[in-house]
Amino acid sequence: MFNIARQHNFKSSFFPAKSLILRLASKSKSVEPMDGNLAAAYIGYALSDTAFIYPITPSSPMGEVVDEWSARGIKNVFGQPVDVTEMQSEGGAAGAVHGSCSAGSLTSTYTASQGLLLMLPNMYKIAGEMMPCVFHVAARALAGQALSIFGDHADVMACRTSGFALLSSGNPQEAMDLALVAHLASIKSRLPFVHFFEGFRVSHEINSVDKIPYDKIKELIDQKQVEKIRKAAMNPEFPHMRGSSQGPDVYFQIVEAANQYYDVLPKYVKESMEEVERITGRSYKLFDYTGPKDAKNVIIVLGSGGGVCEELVNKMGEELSLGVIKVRLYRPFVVEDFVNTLPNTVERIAVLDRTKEPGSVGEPLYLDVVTALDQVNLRDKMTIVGGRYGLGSKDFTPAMVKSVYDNLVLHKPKNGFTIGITDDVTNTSLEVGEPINCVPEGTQQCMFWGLGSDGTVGANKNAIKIIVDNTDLYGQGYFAYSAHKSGGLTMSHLRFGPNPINSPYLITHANYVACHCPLYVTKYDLLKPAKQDAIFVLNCPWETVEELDKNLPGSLKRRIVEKNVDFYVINASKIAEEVGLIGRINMIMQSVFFKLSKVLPEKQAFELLKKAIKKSYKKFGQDIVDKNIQMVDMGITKYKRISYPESWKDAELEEPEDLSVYPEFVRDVVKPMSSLKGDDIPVSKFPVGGFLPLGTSQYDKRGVAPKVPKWEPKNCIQCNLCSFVCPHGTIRPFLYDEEADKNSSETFVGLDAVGVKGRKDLKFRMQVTPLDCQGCGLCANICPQNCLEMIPIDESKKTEIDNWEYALTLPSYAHLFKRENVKGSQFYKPLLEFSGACAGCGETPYIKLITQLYGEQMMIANATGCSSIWGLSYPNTPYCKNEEGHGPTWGNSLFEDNAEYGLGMAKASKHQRRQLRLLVDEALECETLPKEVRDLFSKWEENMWDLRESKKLADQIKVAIKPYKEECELMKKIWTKRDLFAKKCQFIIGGDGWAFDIGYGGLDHALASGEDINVIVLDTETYSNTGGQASKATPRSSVAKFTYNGKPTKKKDLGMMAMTYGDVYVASVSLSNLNHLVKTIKEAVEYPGPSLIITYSHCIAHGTKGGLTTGIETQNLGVKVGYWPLYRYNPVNKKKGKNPFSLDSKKPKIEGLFDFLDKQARYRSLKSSFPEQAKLKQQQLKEDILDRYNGYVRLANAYKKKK
Ligand SMILES: Cc1ncc(C[n+]2csc(CCOP(=O)(O)OP(=O)(O)O)c2C)c(N)n1
Ligand code: SF4
Ligand code: SF4
Ligand code: SF4
Repeated sequence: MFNIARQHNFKSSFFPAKSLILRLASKSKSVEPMDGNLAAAYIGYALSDTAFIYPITPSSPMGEVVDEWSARGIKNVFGQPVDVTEMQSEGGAAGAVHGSCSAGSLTSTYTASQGLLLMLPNMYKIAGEMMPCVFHVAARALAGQALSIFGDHADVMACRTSGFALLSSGNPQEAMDLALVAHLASIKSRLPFVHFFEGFRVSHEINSVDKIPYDKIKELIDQKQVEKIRKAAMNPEFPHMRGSSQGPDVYFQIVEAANQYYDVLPKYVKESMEEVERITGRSYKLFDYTGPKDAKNVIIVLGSGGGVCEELVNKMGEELSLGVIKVRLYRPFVVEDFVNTLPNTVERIAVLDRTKEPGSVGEPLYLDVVTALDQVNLRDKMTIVGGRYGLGSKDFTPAMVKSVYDNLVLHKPKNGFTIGITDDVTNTSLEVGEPINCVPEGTQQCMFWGLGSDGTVGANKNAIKIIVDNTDLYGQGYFAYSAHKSGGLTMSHLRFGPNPINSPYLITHANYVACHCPLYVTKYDLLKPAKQDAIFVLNCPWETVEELDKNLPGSLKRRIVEKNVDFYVINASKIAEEVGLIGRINMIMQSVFFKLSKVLPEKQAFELLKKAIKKSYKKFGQDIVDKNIQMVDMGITKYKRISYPESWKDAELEEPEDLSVYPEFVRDVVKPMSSLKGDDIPVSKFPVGGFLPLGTSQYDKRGVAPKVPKWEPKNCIQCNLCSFVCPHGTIRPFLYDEEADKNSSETFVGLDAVGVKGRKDLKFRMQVTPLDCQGCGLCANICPQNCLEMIPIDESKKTEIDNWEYALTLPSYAHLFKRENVKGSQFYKPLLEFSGACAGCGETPYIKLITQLYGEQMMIANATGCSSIWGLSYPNTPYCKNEEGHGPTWGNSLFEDNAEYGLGMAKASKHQRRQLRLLVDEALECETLPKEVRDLFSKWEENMWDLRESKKLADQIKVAIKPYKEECELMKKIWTKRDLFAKKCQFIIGGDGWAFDIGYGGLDHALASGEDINVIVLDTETYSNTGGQASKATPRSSVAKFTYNGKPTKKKDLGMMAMTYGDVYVASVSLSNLNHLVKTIKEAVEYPGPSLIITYSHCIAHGTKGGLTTGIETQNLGVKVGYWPLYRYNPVNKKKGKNPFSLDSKKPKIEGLFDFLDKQARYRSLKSSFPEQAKLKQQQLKEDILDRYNGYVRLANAYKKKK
């Protein structure tokens, strides 16, 4: 049997003999396409009794599959399903792991990054008490100047002192094999292991993995040892005590007593590696060397970077006298094995770290290597340098490895270097040369440019499965996404070939490039990664050379000729529309891919594709299956080969955009990033600390909505509901006078404005911005007069881009309206516009409204979650400023600590304003200050805690004191603090995962603080940002990730819990009653203590029929059937002797509940997967709803009775 393993057998000597690999390359039957997460979870499941999980990108899929397998009753190697529990945080998960280990169970968990950090305290306990368990970690950057969900080793390095053994994998196959080594060695050594592999690069890379059967794994288990572990557990039948507190006399000795166990641990790891080799044929060592036996230069590296170095070494190792050592067991670091792995001939060493330790002498692996060589007196015999690479998943390529080598052989090589960036500030970076193609010969490399949610990624995953499952070929798939929640760029990198593929980096020499979105032709350099003679397929409406000539930019035409591209076009969007599946172009593009790439024989490819369609779409009905098959057939016949003219090689280049018109940050950072040139931006262009200005998303004109609303004024009643519910701030009412009317274009028409205080001459126009609109249709759906028709964007663009620009120049008449009502609020510019949230998102309308009411005075502490991602994904933020230059100031600390973060802000701002008051007190004593100023100061002192009044006075005071600002020291001080006159309105925003689970302790504390804070919980009833895992806000019977068989327990009543404090303003609101919503926000903000508003936020995770377009209807129905109650608890009323609680929604029409549930996949799907459970749990959900309602009724009545 050949498997990828064979490669490893040859690793200890340089092995260029490709022919031998080819001979051996007949794939084992058990090879399956899977990613690193699945590979590790498969082993974790096999060897655990219990698992405690919590979602975090990129490790969540491991928790999700073990939960699913457990729900399905799949057995581990001990013959039982694993007992899987989702905890409220990683801190909780680690505590539970500790408890489970203490009680003698083999336990595992899955995490990354911040999650691992929350586990740290317990990791010290678990290791200190010497308990076996395995943490599988999809290693990821830690949040510092920014959150990064991408891979590096910062998290793992942060726990290298915990006492856990650290074992590293560099690709999905290794993730399976070394996961097994970790579990086996943990059992043998009775010590805990972190088994880690880079997030995304390994965790999400799909590759051909040779699956180790459970029966083979079973053979390796030392049952006696497992029994010993169980017997060492806490048990009242043979009790013992643990977890003491110790004094200076004994603590030290007992710490050192563990040494002997760590001394023998490597022996167990080696034994386990040998056992794994025995059953798989794949060999691993503590340190694996590849390269010439007599290499003079060696690179030392952990994780997937090892694969990249290995590729270059395989290609040029002899020539460069270069080898690479891949470190497998990082803790304990075994000096002897390390030194024995190094060729005797080595003269120079470069150590590469995928982490940064600011201020240190060097990064961790570098320090270990230097110390190790020092300990064996080799340090002075060679040159050793260290450098950083690949932080936050920065691509690491063979060309970079070559640069590391080039530096190493210099007379004075750079130490502490960086690679992959241009550091023009501290000059650490090495220059990188042209890309080097190192992939195994015969490998086809294919790149797809897709549009988020267009099905391209899914189709490509399918393609890998079809190819790997049905041929002798190996496959690899890696997917990169933009930060937009939908409608952003997706890039799929697929490789197929007769030999195992490692190549853990993006494609630079593609044989096949497909662009699924015509908008990209002007936006990205689509053919940069294409090889000479590559195939290029473009989905576009242009089918003739003339049309293409007119629409393709000159730079693309030149690339086509320069690279002698075999160019094809297909109007896939039109075909999809004809077939009746608008926008679903993936099958068409996939059939063209199979036809042209010839990865598989044509007949076989289409048979398999159709088989896959039948399997995937059966559940949607025969009609959908037939339509997809029809699209495949049309795909293969409707594409056109383009014989482009040679003259394209001199095509006129488009005028480069005049960037000088933009603010500096937009010019230097936003614009290059939006055209995928972020990697080229040098260090000096970035503001430090990850800070950035507001309003950057306005420059990200995406134009991705297929249809946008067109306003028909005739019947419009100027209610502004459309604008109110728009999640993206892309439809807004404008008022203008006669003069402006005259100056406008013919198409800029309006109505006589109604209800404007004191002005009868104004006109009203509802204006859309087509390039920012997401096409969700919420506006059209809510319009009571059917004034909004969704029309193709191209039609709208002709006039509305200019009309929007014109509308933005109009003066604001917002002050003529009451701000805190539904209609009036909409004349205020939303200080949250053009977010990257999903089209139709149910979270953004609430925050957008709040910015319209209070934006210029808002301070926001935002928990990690969707609201932090659509709130600020570098460099795009939808938060923006008003004409005065004021707007929400926004920060995200962490997921778990947001309430504390916001409380800290509130306290600090209060304290600083009190300092200002002391100065004002002093100034009031000063007789020389004009009376006018002193009067303003006195008024301010009376109203300083009133949001609106303090702002009004602040504006007046600033004008009044300006002439005296240099008058004396005191006035100078007051002038510098003038920004504090206006009260700041502290908001604390986050999702239900934050508020109900991980941040609940802090939230509870902040609510109990009595401080003037406003907490907004965007309740999507799942952890939306990480893909929809259950939280304690998930209602009973709802299917979510981590609760695959329907949530067994009731939704927590967070509002009721907060009400028990008595002095917290609490409310539950929805988009079904907008007057109630505005009134509630006003009350909460005016309430001088803590407030908590829980908002019904519809979300894609609910799988609602008709999509998010139906968001408002769904909310209406949810309130009607009692699923979502509306209420307010206002402590002010209590003080007035009134009932603080008012139940604002009507008696539930509970008979409609099941219909309501059936409209959402999260409830409906349980009926097909677990029908019995669905019946029982949905009935219980009904009772939960009635119980909750009756409780509220009692509360509403009890007060009356008491009185
Ligand atoms: C300590 C820690 N654990 C896990 C995560 C990963 N994480 C980020 S956002 C998120 C889910 C947020 O869910 P929720 O609070 O409901 O907000 P939503 O995304 O639904 O708006 C999770 C689990 C994290 N950032 N930090
Ligand atoms: S379609 Fe959606 S995004 Fe576009 S204007 Fe209407 S509500 Fe806003
Ligand atoms: S919802 Fe309809 S009626 Fe109301 S303002 Fe918008 S377009 Fe006019
Ligand atoms: S809350 Fe839901 S709908 Fe909104 S951005 Fe997040 S996943 Fe998308």
